[in-house]
Amino acid sequence: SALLLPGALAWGTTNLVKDDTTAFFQRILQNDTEHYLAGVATWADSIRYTKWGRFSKNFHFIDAKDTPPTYCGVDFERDCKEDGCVVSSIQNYTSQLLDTKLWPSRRNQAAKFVIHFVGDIHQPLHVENVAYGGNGIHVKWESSELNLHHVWDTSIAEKMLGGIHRKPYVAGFAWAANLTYQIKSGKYEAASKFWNDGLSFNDPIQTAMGWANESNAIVCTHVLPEGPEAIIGQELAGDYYEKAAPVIELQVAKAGYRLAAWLDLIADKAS
Ligand code: DCM
Ligand code: DCM
Ligand code: ZN
Repeated sequence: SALLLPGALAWGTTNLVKDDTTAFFQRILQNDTEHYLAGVATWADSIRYTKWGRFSKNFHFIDAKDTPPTYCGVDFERDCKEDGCVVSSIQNYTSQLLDTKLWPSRRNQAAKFVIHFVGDIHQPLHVENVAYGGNGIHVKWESSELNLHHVWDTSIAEKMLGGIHRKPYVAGFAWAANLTYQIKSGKYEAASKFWNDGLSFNDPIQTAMGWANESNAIVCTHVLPEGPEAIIGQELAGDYYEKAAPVIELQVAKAGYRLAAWLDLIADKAS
């Protein structure tokens, strides 16, 4: 389900933010429950195909015009579309959240976009131009036909968590609890100290480009290690899955950790 990754990320973030940050976003989002982030994590996807929301359809990704697997790289000037991309959108909606002159409903919307886009930018195929972010590449998954983007958005994470038997909301919550433990005192404790190196709240474009380049590098190493032609029609639920799963787990952990830091900075600055 498309709820799994954004949901897990939002629950992880809920576990990691400061108490003042929780209070700030509960007020902006008009929700004083513990679901204040998880409840809005997929809102941006739910409006992108509506007439009202179509202005935001390109905000979910940046089409890096690189040539995996030999060259990966994102260039803001080259790759961000004129009407915006995930990098410029993180900047734009962060600044809207800090603008107290805006209507509460606009800041509410800005919060929902920031929460969603920090997740999207950590999905390697949201930072790749080839075949519309892999949507045009047909592959096999447990013998069914799927596209490569869907495999990275949904199928790999579902398989990691034991198939589609568990409700995505419940599975995402449990996964986030585990990732939070791994970050605070488990296998990610040491590494996570460096995950916000290079974060600069005064330069959201540079910060988001750092996240984008890290994500895009995975296209060369794990998404298309033999290039786009070689993967067409391949079964990905076997060896390919075994290599991809830890990479996705790490991206979700990083995204939750970074979103928590970003929301803390927004709440600090706004109060
Ligand atoms: N909203 C808010 N603060 C307000 C008014 C509204 O946070 N004072 C939120 C509630 C909705 C969103 O903004 O989730 C859109 O509100 P509206 O329907 O008023 O545009
Ligand atoms: N997408 C992407 N890069 C593109 C086009 C789309 O990352 N160049 C993403 C946005 C959605 C998914 O792929 O998450 C499906 O997009 P669509 O329904 O617009 O084909
Ligand atoms: Zn999205």
